[in-house]
Amino acid sequence: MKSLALEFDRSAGSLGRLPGGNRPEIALLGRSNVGKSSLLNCLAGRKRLARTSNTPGRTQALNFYTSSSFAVVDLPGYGYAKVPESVRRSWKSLVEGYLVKREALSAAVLILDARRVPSPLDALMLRWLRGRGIEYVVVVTKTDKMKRGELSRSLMTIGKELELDGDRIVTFSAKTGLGKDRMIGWFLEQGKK
Ligand SMILES: Nc1nc2c(ncn2[C@@H]2O[C@H](COP(=O)(O)OP(=O)(O)O)[C@@H](O)[C@H]2O)c(=O)[nH]1
Ligand SMILES: [Mg+2]
Repeated sequence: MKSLALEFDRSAGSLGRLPGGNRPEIALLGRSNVGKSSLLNCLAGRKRLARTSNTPGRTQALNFYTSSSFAVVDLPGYGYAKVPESVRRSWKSLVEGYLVKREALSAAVLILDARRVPSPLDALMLRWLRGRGIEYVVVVTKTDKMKRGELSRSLMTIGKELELDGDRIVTFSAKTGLGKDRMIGWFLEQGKK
């Protein structure tokens, strides 16, 4: 199985620290602990490119990983109930500022846990992307934890809740590599635009 050649570039704690240059950026969005870092490591074929299972809600930074033709931006996860209000506010200004204003943002991956109903914040992320006309795909991950019947019911719920066509949804598992080739193809396609 081929992988994406990605290198860590920087961790930007504020919008003033975003990279210059003109690489198109592909954002990874999803709630804390959904499996964003694991997806990145899986696609890159590396165990520790992105740190996994860090304390949810702790790091509130945009992490940039670059390839020759695009950058992947791992956004801070949302929806972790225990974060203080001040952290929630700084998350909002950082992530909203990035999603709503960043010129280089060209595409996004919204990551959902196959075992959970999408949250209002997941729906809000999609509204921001749709509002700007940003190309996106929805990855439903941790599918290895489910039985086939449960998974197909869950995919129906997700499609209905978020008003998604089936071809926007990629079923994924960082553990088994399900969906890896399709996502690599999608990333390379976005990098060409
Ligand atoms: N079984 C399984 N576990 C996963 C998968 N993706 C992530 N995890 C686990 O879920 C936890 C959170 O993953 P992480 O990538 O750190 O989530 P993040 O907070 O969204 O970056 C870790 O314990 C991962 O090992 C998957 O596809 N299958
Ligand atoms: Mg992470």
